[in-house]
Amino acid sequence: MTKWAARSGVRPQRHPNPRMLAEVAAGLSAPQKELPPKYFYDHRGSELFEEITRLPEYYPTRTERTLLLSWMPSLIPQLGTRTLVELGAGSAEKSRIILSAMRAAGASGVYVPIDVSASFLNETATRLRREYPGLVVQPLVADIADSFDPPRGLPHPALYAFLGGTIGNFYPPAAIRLLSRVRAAMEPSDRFLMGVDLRKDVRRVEAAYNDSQGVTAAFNRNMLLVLNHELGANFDPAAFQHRAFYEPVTHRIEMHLVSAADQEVRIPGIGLVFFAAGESIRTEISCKHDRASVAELFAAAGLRIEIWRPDPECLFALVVGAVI
Ligand code: AVJ
Repeated sequence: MTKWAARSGVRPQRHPNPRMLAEVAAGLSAPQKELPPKYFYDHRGSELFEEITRLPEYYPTRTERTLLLSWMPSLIPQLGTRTLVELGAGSAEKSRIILSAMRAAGASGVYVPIDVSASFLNETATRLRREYPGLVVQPLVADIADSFDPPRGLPHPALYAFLGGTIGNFYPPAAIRLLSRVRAAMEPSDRFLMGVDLRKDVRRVEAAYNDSQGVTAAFNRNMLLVLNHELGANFDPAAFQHRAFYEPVTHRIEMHLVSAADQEVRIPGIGLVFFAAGESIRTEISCKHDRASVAELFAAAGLRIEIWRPDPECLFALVVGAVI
């Protein structure tokens, strides 16, 4: 076994995903090294994220959940929603709040969960079919960051949902491209429901990404294990430190992995990548918004804000968008 395979404990993948290889090669050759946050979410990463959502410092998930619980029972009948199309469905925990409101409103609806992970998606679909007899579940495997074609002939009005504040992971041009694709799929009676994390006291935001139990640090480092496993790289996660800070000019949290020393990492198909001590890889941005910044993204995508609903503390907001 070669030195790097011995260190990572796994054999290199014979067939690394060419797209992943290209994205990693491009990201690690930029002056500010960068990796796409979607590579956090292997099985372990998804577990760590679930753990993050239960941390006392991490307010977004529970705040959004409270908003959904109090609002969906009235919003869904008001919109007359017959189809729920969910972008990045994940474990569909939040979707249940909307699906239950659809069921209570008497519509035998359609649910189209969209996610990159086929196995996760099919598991979720099977469970939901059992929990909601009469609901038609049509899962769609797609990376929402590049394209998605919702199935034709869905009953309208449809509600396109993009929850969790995940829009914050996209640089504004990419966010606008994503919203434009949603807009292109929408009919005039359809609506878009999005969760956004709001601008607030810097200490509060920074604490959410620097939890005292170190779960976010483990989540951040997990991306290196994903690269080891998927690409046969030989990252030593212990040689990188978690760093998360608020960037006030761009209104975003940035998460980085900071190299603790000069080091070289081998990635088959890419070669040796050098890290100077103190040099970092940016692994995620999480943009924070206010009503004006959301209105701006929406307008650029051909959408308008119809309803803006923050929680009483103004930590997080749900927004309903309609086509212009
Ligand atoms: C799932 C993208 C909304 O940006 O807050 C949590 C991911 N990163 N802690 C976020 C995350 C670090 C999360 N999103």
